[in-house]
Amino acid sequence: MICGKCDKNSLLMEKLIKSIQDRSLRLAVLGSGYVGLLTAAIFAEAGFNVVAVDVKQEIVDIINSGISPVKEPGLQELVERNVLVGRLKSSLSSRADLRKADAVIISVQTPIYKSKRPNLLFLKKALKEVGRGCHEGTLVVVSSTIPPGTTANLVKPTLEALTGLRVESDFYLAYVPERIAPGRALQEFVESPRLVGGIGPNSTRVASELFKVVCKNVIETDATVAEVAKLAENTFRDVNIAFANQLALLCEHYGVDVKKVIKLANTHPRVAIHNPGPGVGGPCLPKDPYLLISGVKSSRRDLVKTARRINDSMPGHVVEMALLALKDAGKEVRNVKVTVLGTAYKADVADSRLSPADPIIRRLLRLGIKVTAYDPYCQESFGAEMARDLHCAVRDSDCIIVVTDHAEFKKVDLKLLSEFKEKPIIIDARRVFDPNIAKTFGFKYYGLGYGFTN
Ligand code: SAJ
Repeated sequence: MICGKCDKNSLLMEKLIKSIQDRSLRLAVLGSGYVGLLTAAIFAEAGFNVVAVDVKQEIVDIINSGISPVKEPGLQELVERNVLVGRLKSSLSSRADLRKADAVIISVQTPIYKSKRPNLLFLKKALKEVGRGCHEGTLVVVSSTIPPGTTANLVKPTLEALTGLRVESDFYLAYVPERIAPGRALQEFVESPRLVGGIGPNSTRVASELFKVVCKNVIETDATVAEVAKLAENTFRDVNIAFANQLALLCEHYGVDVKKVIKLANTHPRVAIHNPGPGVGGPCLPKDPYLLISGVKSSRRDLVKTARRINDSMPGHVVEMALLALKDAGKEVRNVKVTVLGTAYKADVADSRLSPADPIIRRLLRLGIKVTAYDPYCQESFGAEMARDLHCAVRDSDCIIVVTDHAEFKKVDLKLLSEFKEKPIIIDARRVFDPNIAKTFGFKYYGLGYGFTN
């Protein structure tokens, strides 16, 4: 016999699923940052009415005028089109908007404190808002990157206490991490397999129905597995890069080229070593490993912490390379001009969050060195003087440090640079130049992992 309550619960679920299928579901996305706005715009494009909620009035105003405050290829067009037809609007965190929503996606920042412990204050604030608007049949999805167990042990009890409702029977709760990389985010949002981890089977089912509308491949799991998997992905990448960086230092010692070594090692079908570099930046990799280890005792976190330490030490190593090279050339640091090519955290993006250029430039400035920076995408200078083009940046420079592997830098014609009265030293921390060509044109070339003895 089916009880009245079960009957009511399955009706609630069917109603929600039907509203997803016929696009009548009203969606609120909390947090209109990089991931939140992209999520809101993509769901609006799929035919849903979406409200992108943010606490900053200026962000709300700019979105409502059809402009994307976030720079990402293709996003401006999506925002403009959907605001124009009225499917996308932005609003200051307001209870009314959340009460009207049938589904809420939480996409607020989850930074770490200086102590490297997770800072969940933004998430907690968002939960208070959602808890006040949440009603029977609402689907709540957390998409922010969070420490393992947060959906089950923080989000669920908080929402249940605020609403007096029960997850799985009265409303639904799932963790659905994002997997997009700046620069190709729209494509990756749709094409990367999407993990959907519900608190229970009902939550997984409805969240899965919703994300199937915009993602080609949805993989169902539970909330905590999805949380750990998300953190494992970025931690794996961080550890792999740390290995590549360690290898680069070893190669410098042995006088062999790390690029050749990695290329050869990666011909083994089960080896895929990443690229060494001047450090690991961006909003995710420097932080997510700390979220992964935040709940465990020290003996279980050694590898992750060591990898972080290695990657954090790379900007210092690059500065040391430059100082040694300048000394070898008989230059006095107080009289030199150093040019930093690239302030973005990675190639071909306009994003400088936690870029290795920051510690490199600041350390050079502290040493009393005149620093000029140039980046074709990014205006951030980290205290250096910003040059308007590559030519101005490099003119009269004693030393160039390549910090970001932008396509523009890979195309630099070293022959043209060699025509300057005095050729600058090249510190190639991204290995964008061919060392042999650089030497042919008479440059003193020092590559990361290339070795001073080469
Ligand atoms: N880096 C290296 N060597 C490499 C690769 C990267 O030094 O071989 C550096 C980059 O220059 C950059 C940093 O690492 O400074 C991070 O770059 P990234 O390419 O790993 O990309 P993110 O932080 O933009 O995006 C990552 C991605 N995660 C994975 O590839 C596992 C993305 O898919 C996630 O969605 C994103 O984190 C996130 O939001 O979590």
